[in-house]
Amino acid sequence: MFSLLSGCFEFMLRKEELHVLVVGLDKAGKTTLLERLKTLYTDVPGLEPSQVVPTVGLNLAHFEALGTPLLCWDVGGAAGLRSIWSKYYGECHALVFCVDAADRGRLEEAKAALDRALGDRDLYGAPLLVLANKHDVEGAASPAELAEVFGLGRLDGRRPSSIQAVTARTGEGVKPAVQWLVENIKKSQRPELIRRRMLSQ
Ligand SMILES: Nc1nc2c(ncn2[C@@H]2O[C@H](COP(=O)(O)OP(=O)(O)O)[C@@H](O)[C@H]2O)c(=O)[nH]1
Ligand SMILES: [Mg+2]
Repeated sequence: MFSLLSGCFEFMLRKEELHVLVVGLDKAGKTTLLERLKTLYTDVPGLEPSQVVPTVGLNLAHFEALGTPLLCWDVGGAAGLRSIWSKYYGECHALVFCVDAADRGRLEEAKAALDRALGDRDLYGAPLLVLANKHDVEGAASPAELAEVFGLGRLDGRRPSSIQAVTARTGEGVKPAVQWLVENIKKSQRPELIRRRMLSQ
């Protein structure tokens, strides 16, 4: 009886882990970002940028920020792998869309991939954080420019969204981005929606 009660108590007190799906075109810097998150938030440093290789499977970063456990996945972004993204939409509390802001030649391709993702019903209400990565590169598109290209303003009201400049290689801008995610997931209806979906399965 005691173990049953203590088990229930432990379950009630357990902090809910937030799930963040990180997508974006290949070479946008998703894996570098995940490795940077490990270095910034855990005792086990992530790989250095020079050690990161193109992603075939799935990368995971497990860490705690602002007193909240987070699990970030990075799914490959090559054209042939993008159809896999949607398999994870139903389970994620928020979507991070990582963009190589220095590669202006692929912004339209990135917009098309983002539009496809946001049209998926399984992402209903999930906060969207667009990361304008590679901010260290001279001439990289600013968040305001990307917001214009992606038409981000039109999403207002349907889901919390933000676009922020980061440099995954050095970690610049990463902590404010994580703070935005934690705060906006908690304010959103997404945790309740996912909880209800899991209970009904
Ligand atoms: N200059 C610069 N290069 C970056 C940054 N983030 C990633 N890269 C580079 O971009 C390339 C692709 O990175 P990777 O993390 O493998 O991209 P992924 O395919 O989206 O996982 C690698 O050469 C990285 O070193 C950044 O913030 N600044
Ligand atoms: Mg990768």
